Amino acid sequence: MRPIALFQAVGLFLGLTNAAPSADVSVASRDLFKRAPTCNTPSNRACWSNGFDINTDYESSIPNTGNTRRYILDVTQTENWVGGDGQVKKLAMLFNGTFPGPTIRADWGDWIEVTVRNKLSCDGTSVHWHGIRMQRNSVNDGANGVTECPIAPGTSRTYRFRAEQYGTGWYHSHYSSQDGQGLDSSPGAAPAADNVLFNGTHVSSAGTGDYARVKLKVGKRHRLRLINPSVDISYTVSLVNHDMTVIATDFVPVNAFTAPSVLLTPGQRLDVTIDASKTPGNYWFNVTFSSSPCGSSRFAKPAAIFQYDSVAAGIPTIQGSAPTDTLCQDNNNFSPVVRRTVPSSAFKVNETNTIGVELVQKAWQNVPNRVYWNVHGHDMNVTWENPTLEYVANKDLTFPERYNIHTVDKKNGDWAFWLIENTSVLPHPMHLHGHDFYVLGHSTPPRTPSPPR
Ligand SMILES: [Cu+2]
Repeated sequence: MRPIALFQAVGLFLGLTNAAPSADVSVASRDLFKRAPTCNTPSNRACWSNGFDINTDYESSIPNTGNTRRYILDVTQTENWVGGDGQVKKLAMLFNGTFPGPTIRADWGDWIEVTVRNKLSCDGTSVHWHGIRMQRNSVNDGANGVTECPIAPGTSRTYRFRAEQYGTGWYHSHYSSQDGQGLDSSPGAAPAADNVLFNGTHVSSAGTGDYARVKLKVGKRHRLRLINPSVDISYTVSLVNHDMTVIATDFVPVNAFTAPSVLLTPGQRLDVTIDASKTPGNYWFNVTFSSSPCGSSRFAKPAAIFQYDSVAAGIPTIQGSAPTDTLCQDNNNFSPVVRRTVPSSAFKVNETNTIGVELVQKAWQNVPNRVYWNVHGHDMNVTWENPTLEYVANKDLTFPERYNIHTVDKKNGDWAFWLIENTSVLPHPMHLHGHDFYVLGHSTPPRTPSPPR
């Protein structure tokens, strides 16, 4: 575990750091990142700095570095942009003109200030810092229509938040989820992706583009920061002939366990290590899809190449076998290093604390069969110029129905409990802005889910 919090932009799927300081720094200058003194060494990744280590409860104790890391992100649009797989996209919206966008780095405990300048021609935008705890800071969460009005074209705003946890995060425009690409597809299957990019690149079925290539140092253990930034496909990743050791999920260090492959759902991050101790060569890093309808790609076998640094670049010869995952089911056995006691015996399931997630079809404007995700009985449709937080600031609790407000039951003190029930045919990963949550129990996905209503 390195004493670093790292956020990467939409589109970044895989980041790699060696045990030594990473050579791959995509910010403008290395000088931007003067690291705080640390006791973290190759032989002791649990140590952080004086008094802080992997067992520190980050909810009550955070290093006081006194540092603020400042970044500028320009949101721009380019027509007929050529992607990393050599394919032309009609319109690309990018951070600082790159895909994936620049990496934001900070030490645990630093403040981070990011100025977002909207240089789009006519769309509003906002940037969401996915996974960051926003205690007493929801105004910086970046969800337009909920915590802020969008940043208008030609204007900017500066977000300020603290790296209260460490690990791997990502940031993304919260505009994209409003025109979510899955909205006009037929229910029953997520639409197939054109391709899957690794660190922004891949080959295409038209023969353009290049495989992403990741160099491994012979004999070294490497940390991979895996991020699934896709709109609605889940997939499994595996490295042929190598196991992965999972060390953190989202921003939470977990008791390490080893697995031949890991599933990544949209928005999910997993930090894993791999040991470059096999026969030196070129190996496929494969993305595979479950047989249940949770994702597919028009490019049949997406993969990147991991190359030991003692051999020449080449195309791997061993295909590897696809991991079996018939239900597209996430690992449920993560156990956090910092344990907490959750007073769950007080929890009684009832109508108000059961949150149904379902797929529905209904007409909207001239489209007869729009597909909607209903959460707790409603889809969500907010008004940008009256974000939810503005109602709260004005102590006005008459939220329109389609703001889809869920009232948190304060009976259990600081804890709130929900039963989440997905009755659709598709998986629906859940993500809570600004908070951590604990999975207390789960059922196995049904083999034949009920059809969408
Ligand atoms: Cu989020």
